[in-house]
Amino acid sequence: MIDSPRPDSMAAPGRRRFRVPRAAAIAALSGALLLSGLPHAASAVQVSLDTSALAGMAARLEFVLFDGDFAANNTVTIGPIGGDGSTAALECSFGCSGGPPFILDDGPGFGQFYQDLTLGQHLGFTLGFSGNFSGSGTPDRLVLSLLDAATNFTLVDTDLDFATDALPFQDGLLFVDLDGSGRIRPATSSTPELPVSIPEPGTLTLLALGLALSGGRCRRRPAPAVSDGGPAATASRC
Ligand SMILES: [Ca+2]
Ligand SMILES: [Ca+2]
Repeated sequence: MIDSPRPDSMAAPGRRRFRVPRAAAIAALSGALLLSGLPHAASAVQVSLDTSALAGMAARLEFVLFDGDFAANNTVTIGPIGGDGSTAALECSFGCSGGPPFILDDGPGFGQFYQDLTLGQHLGFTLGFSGNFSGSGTPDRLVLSLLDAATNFTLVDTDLDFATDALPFQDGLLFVDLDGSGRIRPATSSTPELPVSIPEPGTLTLLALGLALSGGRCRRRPAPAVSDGGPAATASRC
């Protein structure tokens, strides 16, 4: 089994209402501005994928960052891939370093990372990226695909088909053009159905506010007596 990254749990409603500390309020406002402002120097979101339609399949989750503007000016950061499946081999060499998180670099022309796994019902990871564009060529592009681990052919037919673009691809699960907009574009339909969930910008703003509010509460709570050492437990210690 692989570790399942859990979104930071929101604090349960308290019995008392606390005033939001000024620092938390400033952080909330800053987060809201960062999430709504343009352009984003970097952004990071949680991406979730419902893989129940292909549960049990040996798959390859492939991330490729293509350089479109002929400048080494962008990176993509991929957090640990979690879910209820099981992982196998991974590849992080060409235009890729670290692990995890894995960092793709457009310097060599493209950067590639893939993780082989046996699919379960769901998987998820965090995705962060810069958004620089030199002004020449086309914006760099990140593409995520789900492939057959043995043949490297796609396992899913999606509506993300851009075969004639300057940076072509077909049947992506999602893609991001690093033009500063910070916009992640997931497939809206696929066969078989593999719904991709990404928080909307409005949701991200609310999440930033919620985290700031829960941060104010956490400081008034004792640390949990038991910790599994995972990301959620770390966040809950506040
Ligand atoms: Ca570039
Ligand atoms: Ca297609």
